[in-house]
Amino acid sequence: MESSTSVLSEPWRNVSWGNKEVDLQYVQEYQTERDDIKHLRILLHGPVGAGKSSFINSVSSVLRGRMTIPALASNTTSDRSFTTKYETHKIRKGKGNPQTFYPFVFNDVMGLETGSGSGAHPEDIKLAMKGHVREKYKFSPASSLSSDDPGYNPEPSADDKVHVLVCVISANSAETKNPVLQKMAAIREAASNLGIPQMAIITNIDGACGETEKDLKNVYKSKHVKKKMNDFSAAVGIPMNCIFPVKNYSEEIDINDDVDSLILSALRRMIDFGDDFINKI
Ligand SMILES: Nc1nc2c(ncn2[C@@H]2O[C@H](COP(=O)(O)OP(=O)(O)OP(=O)(O)O)[C@@H](O)[C@H]2O)c(=O)[nH]1
Ligand SMILES: [Mg+2]
Repeated sequence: MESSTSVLSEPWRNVSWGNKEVDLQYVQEYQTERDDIKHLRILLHGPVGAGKSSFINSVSSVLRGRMTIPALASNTTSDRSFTTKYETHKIRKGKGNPQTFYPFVFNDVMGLETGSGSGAHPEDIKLAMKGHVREKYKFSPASSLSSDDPGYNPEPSADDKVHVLVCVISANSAETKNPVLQKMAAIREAASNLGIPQMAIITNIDGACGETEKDLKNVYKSKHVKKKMNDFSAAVGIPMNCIFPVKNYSEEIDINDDVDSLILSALRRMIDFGDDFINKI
């Protein structure tokens, strides 16, 4: 018998809690097999304040086993995007000199907003997917990158192109507004046309409902989280099995195994998708 209406009696997806070493090792040992592609490029996009930069920070913290802050995240959730430049975030591997990095990198872009003259331009995100946006290009909500701009890279290498597109939305915000969902759907569609694999992460599950707040391990028992995922899947067109709920590191000072397990299961899937893609192109 179901004792509460907000939880399922059995989780609908299995997570091997307390067994993060397997995923960690998988990620640590991953290497690309192509000589012309040194790293998989994972592009994160989504509404302002959804936790894109925090996810990159969280991956870095999980892999380094301590808190790190490579991609600055904002300390408040405002309606203006904190990230404005196109930047590649690498994660250091080990402590040696010369420095070595993991064979996957992250780019996050300015958040999507409702108005047409604010937030990231969907056109810029499409250009980024094709590798045309140069490092440190400053996004302008007013206009998209044109081919005569110094920020435009006319001849992107296989490395500059995006290999996995990840939508990021928050489980605890009010409904994501329709215009933003439409932008996300259009971006996903463009990725499909380029053959780029897509997935999504749902952040902030710690604050999404009482059950996940109490214990992250309830994530796949929470009806609320499942509904968020279903609704998002329907609105943007990403299948449920490509959507991963996570909690980003935000206020804590120590790493936590349950947080790590969810981050690693999402990361592992990003690597698999990206790897499949680069072996096809
Ligand atoms: N509790 C909790 N807080 C989070 C989580 N993810 C992000 N936050 C917080 O939400 C705020 C916004 O996160 P950011 O990572 O800056 O969001 P963003 O998507 O990069 O935002 P823009 O660059 O402004 O578009 C920060 O204060 C984070 O600490 C999460 O999973 N749980
Ligand atoms: Mg950001």
